[in-house]
Amino acid sequence: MQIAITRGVSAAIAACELTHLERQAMDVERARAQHRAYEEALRRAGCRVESLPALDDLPDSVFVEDVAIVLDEIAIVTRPGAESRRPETEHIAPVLADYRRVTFIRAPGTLDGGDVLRLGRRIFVGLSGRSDEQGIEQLRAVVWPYGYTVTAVPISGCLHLKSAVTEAAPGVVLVNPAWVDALAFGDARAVEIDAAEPYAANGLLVGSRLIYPASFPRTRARLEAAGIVIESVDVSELQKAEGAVTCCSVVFPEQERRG
Ligand code: CIR
Repeated sequence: MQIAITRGVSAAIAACELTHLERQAMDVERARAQHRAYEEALRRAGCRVESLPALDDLPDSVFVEDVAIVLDEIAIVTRPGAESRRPETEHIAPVLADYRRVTFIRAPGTLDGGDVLRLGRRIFVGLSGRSDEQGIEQLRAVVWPYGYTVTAVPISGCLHLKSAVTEAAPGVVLVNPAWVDALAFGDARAVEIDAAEPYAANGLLVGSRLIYPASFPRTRARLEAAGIVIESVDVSELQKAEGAVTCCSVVFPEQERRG
């Protein structure tokens, strides 16, 4: 069984951090309905969803991916690059402690989970406006004893590494080559997004399905042509906050609880 940790949409989401998008009016109720449908998609894909309560004083707290990295062996609470997001970490640490031993990225390093792409035992981390060399080095020190390699990957034009590349199927990455070097991911086969849909490289692989935004039909056709099974979700309100599908959950295999 896979666990998916999610958190409800903050009443303050309209005050979210924005880097590459202009601020637009947001409908919180619509965002919440979309988020509930996303949680349903996670359940259909085989997850047990641990849905945490909304934090109304933390606008970006629905984007739980950025504050936690969970491996089979250990969980890492990050130190987000955006100062406004740092208080989110104290709310996730006790939740993770139910599942894994927990460690922390410490100041002055910064790391956002949205920059962390794990492909088997290889971990790629975006050198972004949010994650720095210090944070990446701390992550490397935590995970190397478990046999993971950590490779820093330059990105440009986007918020996080996973805005530019995600795992679409075992051995397959979905890439926007304008934002990251499509050849940076070892022997993984790259499916390129349709250039008319620059935000289309973020899909969430759970089991044998790719949870994927309804707003990218051209790239979806490319994925389906590559044999990938799509579970479509409408996340248009969350996209206004520069959110996508990986960022709204932390998914990992269930193991026996620590005693
Ligand atoms: C932020 O700028 O931090 C949020 N408004 C969006 C975070 C999206 N996170 C992600 O894609 N991992």
